Amino acid sequence: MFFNEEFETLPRPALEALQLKRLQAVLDRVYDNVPFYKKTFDATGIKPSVVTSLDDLQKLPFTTKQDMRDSYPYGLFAAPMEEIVRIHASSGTTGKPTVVGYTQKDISTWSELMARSFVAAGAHKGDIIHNAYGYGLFTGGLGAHYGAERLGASVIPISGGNTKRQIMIMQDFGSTVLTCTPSYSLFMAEEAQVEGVDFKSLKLRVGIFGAEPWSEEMRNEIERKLNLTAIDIYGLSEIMGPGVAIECIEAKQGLHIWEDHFIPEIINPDTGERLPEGERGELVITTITKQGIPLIRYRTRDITSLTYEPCVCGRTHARITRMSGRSDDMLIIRGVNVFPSQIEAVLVGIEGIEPHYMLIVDRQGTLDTLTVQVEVSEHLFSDEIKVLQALSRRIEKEIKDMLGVTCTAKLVEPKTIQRSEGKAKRVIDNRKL
Ligand code: DLL
Repeated sequence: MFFNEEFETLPRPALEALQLKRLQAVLDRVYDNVPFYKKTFDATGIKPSVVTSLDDLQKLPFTTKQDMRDSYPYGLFAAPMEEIVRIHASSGTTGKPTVVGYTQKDISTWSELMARSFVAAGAHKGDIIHNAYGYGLFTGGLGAHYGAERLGASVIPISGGNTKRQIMIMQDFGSTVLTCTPSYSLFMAEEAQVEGVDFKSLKLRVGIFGAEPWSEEMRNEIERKLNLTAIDIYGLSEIMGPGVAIECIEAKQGLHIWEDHFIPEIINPDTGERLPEGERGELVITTITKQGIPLIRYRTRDITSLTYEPCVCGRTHARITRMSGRSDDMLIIRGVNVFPSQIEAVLVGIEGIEPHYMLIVDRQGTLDTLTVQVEVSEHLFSDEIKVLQALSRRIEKEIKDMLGVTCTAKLVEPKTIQRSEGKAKRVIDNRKL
């Protein structure tokens, strides 16, 4: 099933011809309208006209999050304010947020791409979409909302929070599709249990989860606890919001990135060189149709790889693999690189613990220490101390064996680690303090 079959299945040569045409147009537009781009292109001696093939994109300089911060709030906008109909911002963990603006046409494109994403995930007209992404400056809520309406489904704009009420509404309104962060979905499962509501009795069929890294093991856990098919959706406010890429329900093997609007590249984050198909590195995206704030070679800092292998679903658009995290989320513990999602994958595989955890990094003298706080299942917690000690040692050993990092596992009582209604916070790094 497709939302826009013609564009979703465009043969590669036609798709690439369209990309080149749109790329050339956007380069002219930013060069003429955004002083930042005129300056950076001129500094590297490049005129938009040097781009005569998609490969030539590599000649252009990158745009970074810092560039967006430096031009806070509206400096990178390519359209006059009179044409901007919506403003979103991402809550940077440090300093000022990153601000993005959308023209009417941008909102329309975003809605179409989110509608395509819904269909790829197995949703359709007639579905009741329970949208628990946060509404507000965060792009998740409104992005999914407009997409659901474009699709013609019935959207429940419940936003995040008040989890008991969420469960009641899902039950009473007959929600068939759930959209929220993966961590929030697990919190819902937990609350449902407290309320005595069995997800098997609900009508939910598909969950569309994203906005934070999660693992394949977490997917299995969610599918089991919520009794639905869990689909991974990716996006970022700088590029658009949710719906930049999504898994198709037919394959669940990588996320199709909508290439008629975005050109993806994978680079070595240290050297900036483009990496060949299949290699993991930092995802760089060029937006080729955006009007409000087009970005050229934007460094997402997300780590993934890219494949152009044809997909069983019939979509011709490239796929990115599940994100292993952001290059800036990567923890370096005594020289070993680890992503929180890798630790999560180990934890979720261990019987007797819950998928709620917090990683605490400290420095004692010159030595980094990692403490993995994880909740024990209700039935185990009352057990003897010996059992708990054995479990801690098992966690420490599995993390050491799988990831090569030494840690201390600290088991905590059920429901003591803070739950999230949006993006989960998984790491406390005291080394930076
Ligand atoms: O999180 C947009 C979004 C909303 C995506 C709802 C999916 C669903 P930002 O707040 O700007 O935008 O955060 C973007 O979140 O660079 C990634 O690091 C991370 N991220 C988003 N989706 C995924 C995913 C929204 N599926 C940042 N897997 C991105 C891993 C993800 N990380």
